[in-house]
Amino acid sequence: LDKIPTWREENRSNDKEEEGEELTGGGGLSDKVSLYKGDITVLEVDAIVNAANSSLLGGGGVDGCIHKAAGSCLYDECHSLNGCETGKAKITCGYDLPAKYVIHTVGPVARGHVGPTETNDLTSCYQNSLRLMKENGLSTVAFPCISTGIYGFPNEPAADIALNTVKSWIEENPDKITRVIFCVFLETDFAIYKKKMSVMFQDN
Ligand code: AR6
Repeated sequence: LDKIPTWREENRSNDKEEEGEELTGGGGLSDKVSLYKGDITVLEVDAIVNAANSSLLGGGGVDGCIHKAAGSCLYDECHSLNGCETGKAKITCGYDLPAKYVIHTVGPVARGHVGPTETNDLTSCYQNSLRLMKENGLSTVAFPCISTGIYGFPNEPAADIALNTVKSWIEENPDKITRVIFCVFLETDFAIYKKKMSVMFQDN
C-alpha cells in the first residue's frame, strides 16, 4: 500500500514539487483516497471488492480475475454463502490474494440504462461494502468500477456514484477508513475519475 500514493501525494508531486511548497497537516479527505490503474488482484489491502453476480460462484471480468488469483478455496467459501442479492455484499477470506479479505457485491444489470433503481442499487453496493469494512474493523479497501463492464452501467454516472458515496462515508466515519483505492482498469475510467477527483478532493 505504501507504493500507491494518496491523491494528495500524487498531486503534490505533479504540481507543487518545483515550487518547493510545504504541505500542511494531513488527515484531509485527499489523504484517504487513491486512484490506481491496473489489476486489483495485486493490491495489498485489507479488502478488495469484487463485482460479482448473485450466485457468487465466479464469472468473467474482475470476478474471474479475483477467483483465479485467490484459488479454489475462495470458490468453496463462496459456495457456502447462498448467493447475494443485488446491492448487497458478503465478505470472505482472500486466500492466495495479497488482500486479506474479499468483499463480494452484486451491482445492477444496467445495460446502458440509469434510472432510480440502478442508481440506488449501485449506491448500496458501495455503502454495504463500506459497512462490512467497518463491522470487520478493516481500514484499507480497493474498489473496481462496479457494474460498468459486463453489466453495462454507463461509466460517468457510475463514477459519480462511487466517488460521492465513498466521500460521504469517509466524512461520516472519519476514524474507520484510512484508505480507499479506486482501482480503474480502463483508460476511459482513469480519465473520468481523475477529472472528478480533482474537483472533489481539493485539500492537497
Ligand atoms: N482489476 C480491476 N478491474 C478489472 C479487472 C481487474 N483484474 N478486470 C476487469 N476489470 P466487470 P460488472 C474492470 O465486467 O460490470 C462477471 O461475469 C472492468 O474493466 O468485471 O459488475 C460477474 O460474475 C470494468 O471496468 O463487472 C458478473 O456476472 C470493471 O472491472 C458480471 O461480470 C467491472 O467490470 C458483473 O459485471
